[in-house]
Amino acid sequence: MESIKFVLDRDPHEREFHQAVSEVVESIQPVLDKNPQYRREAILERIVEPERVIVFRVPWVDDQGQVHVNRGFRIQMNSAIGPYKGGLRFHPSVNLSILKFLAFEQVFKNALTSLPMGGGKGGSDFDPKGKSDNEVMRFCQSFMAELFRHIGPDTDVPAGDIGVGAREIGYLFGMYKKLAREFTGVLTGKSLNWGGSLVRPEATGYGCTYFAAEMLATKGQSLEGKTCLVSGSGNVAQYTIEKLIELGAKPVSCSDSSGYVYDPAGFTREKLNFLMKLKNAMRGRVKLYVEQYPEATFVPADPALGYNPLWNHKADCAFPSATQNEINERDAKNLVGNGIQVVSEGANMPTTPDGVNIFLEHRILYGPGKAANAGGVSVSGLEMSQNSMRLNWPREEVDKRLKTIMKNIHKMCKETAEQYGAPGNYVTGANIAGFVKVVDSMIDQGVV
Ligand code: NDP
Ligand code: 2IT
Repeated sequence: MESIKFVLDRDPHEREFHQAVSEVVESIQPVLDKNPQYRREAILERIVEPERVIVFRVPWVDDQGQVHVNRGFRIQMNSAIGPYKGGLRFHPSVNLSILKFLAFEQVFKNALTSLPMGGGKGGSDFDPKGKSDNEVMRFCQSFMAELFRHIGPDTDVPAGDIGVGAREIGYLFGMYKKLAREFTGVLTGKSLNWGGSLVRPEATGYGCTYFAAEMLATKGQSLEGKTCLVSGSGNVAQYTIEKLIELGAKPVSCSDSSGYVYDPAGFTREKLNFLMKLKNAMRGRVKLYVEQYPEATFVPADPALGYNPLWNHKADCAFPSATQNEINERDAKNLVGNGIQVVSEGANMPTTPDGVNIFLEHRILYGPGKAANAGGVSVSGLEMSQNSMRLNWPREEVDKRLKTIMKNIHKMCKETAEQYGAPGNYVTGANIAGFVKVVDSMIDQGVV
């Protein structure tokens, strides 16, 4: 196999970045062997090196007058097929390795969407939890005071990710507009009144559910009646649960970093409304769900266990929608042991490499994040189109386009996997299809 030693040597501490790179490099061996030009062009060496990394100080003042300093980042990874595009993550765990892995994944994901978007990612180690709206506003303003000079509607278009939702996008946009003296589509995930797209909030969760439905359809099955495990309780998890209910499936769990809720009767529309209010308006913890619905149980998170009991319930489908590496080898074995048929990844890289191998060995329908969760950035791309045209498409139009995009991504991954002798392996399919499109575009544009 192609060595990634040069990546390890150059940035020895970037564990998550190495993980993401290794997976792609493993998949694309047959492509490199077939195309000697790629090695001559040092395509691998070029694609793992971000075009630009911006790191900056973000000072802000809390409600008591105390000054704090966070670190801000933007990784402009690859612009071969369009302006850099990808979310911003605000979470205390954020560091260069995590953002480089996310930016790297984003490059291939965006290529799969068929829309003209390059890849980027950014964020900060700022923790929005427990902060007042005013503190979050001051932080966002300070963050944008530096970021604004590096982005633009044809340069780099950030959006949300963990810890960045409609509130943060609003504050960031306000500051960008003030500094740039321009009202443009420089961010996606905007509110509807000022340039947002219908279905953008729902897009990642809906898209991930559509992708699962496409995978099941290859076996003549549907989501109807399927018991589904969902992790997370943020944007992606909420709209995954919503679409699952709509399609007649039975979502039975959700989680946050404090633990998980298991509701064997399944979430209903009413229960989901409560969860949305709890997480979005009250910014509370999932634990409170069981006070409202005592038939459900709450299991506190216990990292010392070495596995997550959420993944040890009997279910047909799993939708990991919280964060990276939330399913390890043992969790994957538990899922398989309990008869899982489908894993559709709402989160980015939620399964460790050993976990992925378990899914592939058991030939379950496994949709990797860069394919399954591409619905979010796809509707971001549609938001950019609508902004450029200065008009808004109706809900049905956007949802129809999202469905078509997810269907096409599924088809492309499936056919590419077959073409390279790995039928049913969506990891191979997604990595190769995304890679070829990006590197051929890079070669067309010369050594830059
Ligand atoms: P949100 O901030 O809305 O929700 C994140 C959820 O995941 C929360 O329930 C949070 O719990 C939980 N979580 C976050 N970090 C951890 C952690 N270290 N351990 C345990 N739980 C954690 O984010 P999103 O729903 O937008 O994002 C979820 C995942 O989906 C991420 O991997 C993101 O990269 C991916 N994604 C998001 C897209 C989007 O459009 N938003 C598009 C494609 C992928 P808590 O509140 O306790 O932190
Ligand atoms: O990981 C992702 O694809 C996102 N967080 C969404 C990115 C975007 O630009 O909408």
